[in-house]
Amino acid sequence: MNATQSKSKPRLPAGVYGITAEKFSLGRTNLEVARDMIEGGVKIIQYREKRPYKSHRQMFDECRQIRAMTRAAGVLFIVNDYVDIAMLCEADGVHVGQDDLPVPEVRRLIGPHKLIGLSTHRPEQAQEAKTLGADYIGVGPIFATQTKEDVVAPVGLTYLEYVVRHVPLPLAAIGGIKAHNIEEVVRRGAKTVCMLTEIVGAVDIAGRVRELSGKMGLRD
Ligand code: 3NM
Repeated sequence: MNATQSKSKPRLPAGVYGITAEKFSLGRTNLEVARDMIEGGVKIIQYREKRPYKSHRQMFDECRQIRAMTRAAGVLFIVNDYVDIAMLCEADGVHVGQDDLPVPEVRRLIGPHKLIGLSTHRPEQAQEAKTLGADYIGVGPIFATQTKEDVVAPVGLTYLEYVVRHVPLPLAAIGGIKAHNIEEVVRRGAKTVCMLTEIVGAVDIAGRVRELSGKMGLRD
């Protein structure tokens, strides 16, 4: 039985955490991107799309298919924002931001056996995440990124170091992380690293995931 089939709550795996976004994917669909990420050895896929790029129905259909692919591969599957879609497609969890539904309300909907990830950008938010019942936190943006529309200024490696030392929750570092700076992030203590454009914007997605895993010291 692998993590995605287990009844108990999965743990956040160490390794490359890939995020989808079709508009940065060089004309490839989210399904093609997910397939290539899996081939490259990604540990977690987060489905992230925003209206009006996709309808709710399109997002649901894609998530159902990515859920089937990730389940077969033993890859964790997380849905960004849309709790209903996460529940209906039996994702492993939901990721929310500071302005999305509150973590305790998301928990009431998805129950105790699913993961909730919460984006955090400063120490008070990281500490609060524990109280709220988040299972892991996003820590970022570590470096400057244009990928997120309402992104806050980079919080840098100092915030990452703070969380590693002082917050007893698994974390995923995010924001502007690339092949050329991932080792710096890993050196500061990140075991799970989220990347969007560096992966979906690569010509050879599977090759890029292998390269990033190798730089994390986790290549199979
Ligand atoms: N969340 P890229 S930064 C989706 O800081 C997202 O919470 C962030 O994209 C946060 O890897 C970010 O292309 C964008 O920089 C990540």
